[in-house]
Amino acid sequence: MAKLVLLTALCLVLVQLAYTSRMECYFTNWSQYRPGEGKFLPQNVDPFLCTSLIYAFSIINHANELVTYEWNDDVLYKAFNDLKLKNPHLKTLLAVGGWNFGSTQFSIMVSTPENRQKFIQSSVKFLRLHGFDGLDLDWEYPGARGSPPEDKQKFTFLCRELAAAFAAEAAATGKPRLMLTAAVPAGKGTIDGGFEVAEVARELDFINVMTYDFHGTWETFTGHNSPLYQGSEDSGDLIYFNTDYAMRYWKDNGAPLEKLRMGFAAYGRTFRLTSSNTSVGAPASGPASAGPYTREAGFWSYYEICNFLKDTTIQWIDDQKVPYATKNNEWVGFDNKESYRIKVNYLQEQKFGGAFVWALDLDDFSGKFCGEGSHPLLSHLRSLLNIELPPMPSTTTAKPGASTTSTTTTTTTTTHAPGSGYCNGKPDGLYAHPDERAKFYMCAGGTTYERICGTGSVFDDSCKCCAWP
Ligand SMILES: *[C@@H]1O[C@H](CO)[C@@H](O)[C@H](O)[C@H]1NC(C)=O
Ligand SMILES: CC(=O)N[C@H]1CO[C@H](CO)[C@@H](O)[C@@H]1O
Repeated sequence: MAKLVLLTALCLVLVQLAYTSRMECYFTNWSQYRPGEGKFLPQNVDPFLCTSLIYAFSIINHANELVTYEWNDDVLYKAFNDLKLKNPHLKTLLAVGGWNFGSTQFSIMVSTPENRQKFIQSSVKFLRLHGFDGLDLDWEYPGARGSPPEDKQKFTFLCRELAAAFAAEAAATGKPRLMLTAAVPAGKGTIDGGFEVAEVARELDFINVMTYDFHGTWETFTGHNSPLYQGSEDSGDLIYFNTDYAMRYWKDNGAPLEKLRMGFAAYGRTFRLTSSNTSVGAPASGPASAGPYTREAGFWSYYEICNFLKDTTIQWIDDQKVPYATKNNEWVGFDNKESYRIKVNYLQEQKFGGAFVWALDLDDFSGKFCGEGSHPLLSHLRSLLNIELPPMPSTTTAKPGASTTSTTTTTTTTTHAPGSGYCNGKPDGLYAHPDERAKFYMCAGGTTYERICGTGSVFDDSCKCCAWP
């Protein structure tokens, strides 16, 4: 009998491992400029929260080379990539482009084989110099209004040539191949205008579908930033503006399921109401007041939304499976733990390859705003995705660059402590053991897991990791 119980337990563990999926999180180069508690640096990143981190953004210069944007990016790159010394299983990618960077320099870069090669060779050098594991293309967007229509095909060329160059470099150096991914739009028109879906999907390791920004202050009616499903009132082109449609559209056009990652927003988009009607689709004009930390019209981080929610109630959009809230003519559509849960269910049912989050710095990373512990949304997402904690290194003193060569053997063990009850009512996350420094608790969905650090190391609450005392 005892044996049977043990066997069953083992099978459960194996089933869980089989479902393990990826969770990528974006870091933004401008969150360093937020005031006070909103300021976010690579040092604030929990190296055990996401399976990969993506640094946004680098840019392309007029010589078609991949280069830094911020004056201190190279310092931040180092701190960012040094997170891999704490968690050697962590992967890092560098994103190039972004909304502000626009499309023009991308168009110039892809326009000739020479320009593309210049970019590709500079990328390999640059990524290796700074210790990234890959490149994330964030061209918003090939075929954008006013740009050459052939950009659509040229983007395919770029992906093909980058993938070939990464493979060749790996073969020549014996290093693990650099990864190639892309953040792509969720709007049907933008996909049609800029992407040969099946062709680019063949070259990319992963495709991050930006299933958010479906509605925002640029419209004259309230609408949700990131609905899962079509709204019952949606008609015309609006029927395309939801996560479900976008994910299926990428799939139906030939992107393999396992390469498609669904976007999760840790922010909301706001509106200012112009009548007493506060529902979805109510008349609106312009944004709510800017958030005190993000200071951007029409956009609130999750931790700013927590403040807004303090004296109002959360409403639920039943057909779209996402929440909104309203107060004094201000309206915000956002995501919370409940909508994340339903979206992860959807993602797993549809067998998509994983999730990614925009962005680390928008969740209540410090836990000081929402009263739900640190990183309430992201740690919830992590546990919903059944991501196992990687074994912790027994040393954190490895030299820079040693992170990929896995010099660290691990003696970390996990024991499930059923009924110990430590995690009852606690937010998901890692907690110091009250009595033993070499142990810590992992709480996931209220279940308590006791873990032991590698020999000689002890749990450090400031990085939520095992480190030398
Ligand atoms: C509010 O606006 C929605 C969307 O246009 C509409 O369906 C609803 O009837 C309106 N409610 C009221 C009370 O006017
Ligand atoms: C603060 C700031 O402006 N950050 C920059 C980060 O990188 C992008 C490149 O896409 C710039 O456009 C941003 O302005």
